Amino acid sequence: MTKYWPAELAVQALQEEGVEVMFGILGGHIQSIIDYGYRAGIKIIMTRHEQAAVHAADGYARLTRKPGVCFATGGPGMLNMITGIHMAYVSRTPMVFLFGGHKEKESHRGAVQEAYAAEVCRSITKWTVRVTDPSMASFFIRKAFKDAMTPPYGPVGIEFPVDTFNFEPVEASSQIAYRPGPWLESPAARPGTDPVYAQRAVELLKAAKRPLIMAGEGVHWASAGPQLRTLAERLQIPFNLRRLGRGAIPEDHPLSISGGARKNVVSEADVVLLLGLNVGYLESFGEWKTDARFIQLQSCSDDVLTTLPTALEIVADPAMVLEQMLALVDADGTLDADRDAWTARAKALQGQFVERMTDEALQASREAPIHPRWLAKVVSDFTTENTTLVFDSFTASTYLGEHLLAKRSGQVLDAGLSAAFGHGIGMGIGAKLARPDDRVLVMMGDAGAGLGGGDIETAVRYGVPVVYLIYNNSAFAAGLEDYAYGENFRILGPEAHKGFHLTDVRYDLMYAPLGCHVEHVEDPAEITAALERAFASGKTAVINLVSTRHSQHPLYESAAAREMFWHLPVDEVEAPVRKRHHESYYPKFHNGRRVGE
Ligand SMILES: Cc1ncc(C[n+]2csc(CCOP(=O)(O)OP(=O)(O)O)c2C)c(N)n1
Ligand SMILES: [Mg+2]
Repeated sequence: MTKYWPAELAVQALQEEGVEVMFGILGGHIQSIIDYGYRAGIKIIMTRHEQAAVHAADGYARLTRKPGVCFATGGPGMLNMITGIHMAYVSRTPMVFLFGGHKEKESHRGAVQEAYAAEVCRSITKWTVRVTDPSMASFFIRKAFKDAMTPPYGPVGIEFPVDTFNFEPVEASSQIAYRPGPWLESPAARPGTDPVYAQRAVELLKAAKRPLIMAGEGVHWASAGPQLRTLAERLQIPFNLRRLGRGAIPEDHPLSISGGARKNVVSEADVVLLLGLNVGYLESFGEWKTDARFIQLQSCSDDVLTTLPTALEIVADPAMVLEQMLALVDADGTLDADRDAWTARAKALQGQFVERMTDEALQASREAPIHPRWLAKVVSDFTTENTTLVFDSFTASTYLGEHLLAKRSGQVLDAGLSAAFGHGIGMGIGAKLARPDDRVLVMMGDAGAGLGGGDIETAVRYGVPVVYLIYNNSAFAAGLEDYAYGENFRILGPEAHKGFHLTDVRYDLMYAPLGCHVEHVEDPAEITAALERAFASGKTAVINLVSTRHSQHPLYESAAAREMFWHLPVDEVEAPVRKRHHESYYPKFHNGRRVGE
């Protein structure tokens, strides 16, 4: 009987699951899988930091709609992935992690790189297991791929201790609870709903006077944009798309509601179809000011909000139910309610929003250093259907997200509820590998360049022509001086500014020797030309865009920011900050005393 190294069998199992590319950094504990991966023709992308590997696989997964695969050596390799795994977990990205592990026989004896992935990853993966019996490897690999793609999608981890897993060659038949080759004869059935509920959903929407559809990532994962578009058009329902679902119907559609217009439209709606959206902090936990009743159509019961007045709950595949609903609409397409006034109203609110955004952008169009409002308009105008955007950077991406009218499903990749920065470098690489014909633009801050910038070399090494637009305000987050601390952060003491202000770096000069195409932009009129040249170069490109430190992130106006920044002794907080924040909004922070008292 032919014998194989366990890693060879593990790689065969990966190939059975359709793995074409894996991301990570080498290391003895996981080397066997990497080596057999190369030999099997799997594309291996070796990054400079394991975190970038995770972000790359995450971006790849979001756009291919298949699990992203990463590998890491034991201990530090696995631990370096944690921030990325967390982002995947909270973003519900299906991923499979292959970790090396210290020898089982050396546990608690001072083994090199000793750590326990299952314990470390408990709260950020669906499950992580240490495979202490090599005959179980193929079973766990298959299960990992299946579970990662079971709603709610998410990351799954497998740790392979180097001694128990890769100690001696074994027969293929030694893999227990595993059937080589495809175990499923045809694609799994998508879960639909009893037609009675689809019928009820249609009735509720048809009878509504002011309906709205609020849809998210579930539409992207289910490739349900076309069905959703038809339903919205047939029933004349305004729609708002979020996160990965943005652009599933092009947002310049006459029924589209985007950015700041949503709040007003929700407040006036009477029935809302909540579709494939994991509602949380980014949607104010669903605590919208509205009297609307909800139809919740979610791909898993985890996403159903018990805090919303709900006329109908359906847990099923969004595309499947939309198809059921469309069949019913086809059978009886007449609307019970007159929609013209409502669609006109929603369109007017959206029009006002777009006009305000455009006006504000134009007002900032000549400012140098460059203002994020203007940058947002320029990048939005530059964004064709074949552009994929990765949002990094605290400030610039928020302005862009607000301004943008997305044009295709999965056009925007962001950090979601992780709200980390520095992910864009890796995520851009994964996005470009998934969509080689797209222009992939990463909007990132200079802090992100510091955190993840080493992996621009990875993009260069593998010839991945991503354009990294570094919104360079030489700062960790714009506007904090004006918002809370006074010029040069003076109320925190003489040294504090070093903790907020970063060195004024010419990132173009820094990355040119790596072989990047580089641009340096100070003039707000030059941004588009620099973008065009960067993409035309066909190379990994870095644009150093000099931007203002004095813009205010929209988050600063939220209650969450007040809780985070308004704790300093009131007598020392200076006007106008004290007056604007402490006195106007939260007098409780200083016992009601006013400036000068
Ligand atoms: C991993 C991580 N560490 C810390 C933070 C807290 N934080 C929020 S924004 C920010 C600075 C981001 O700076 P940059 O990307 O340059 O954004 P900009 O200056 O354009 O606002 C930090 C440190 C975070 N969100 N994520
Ligand atoms: Mg910055």
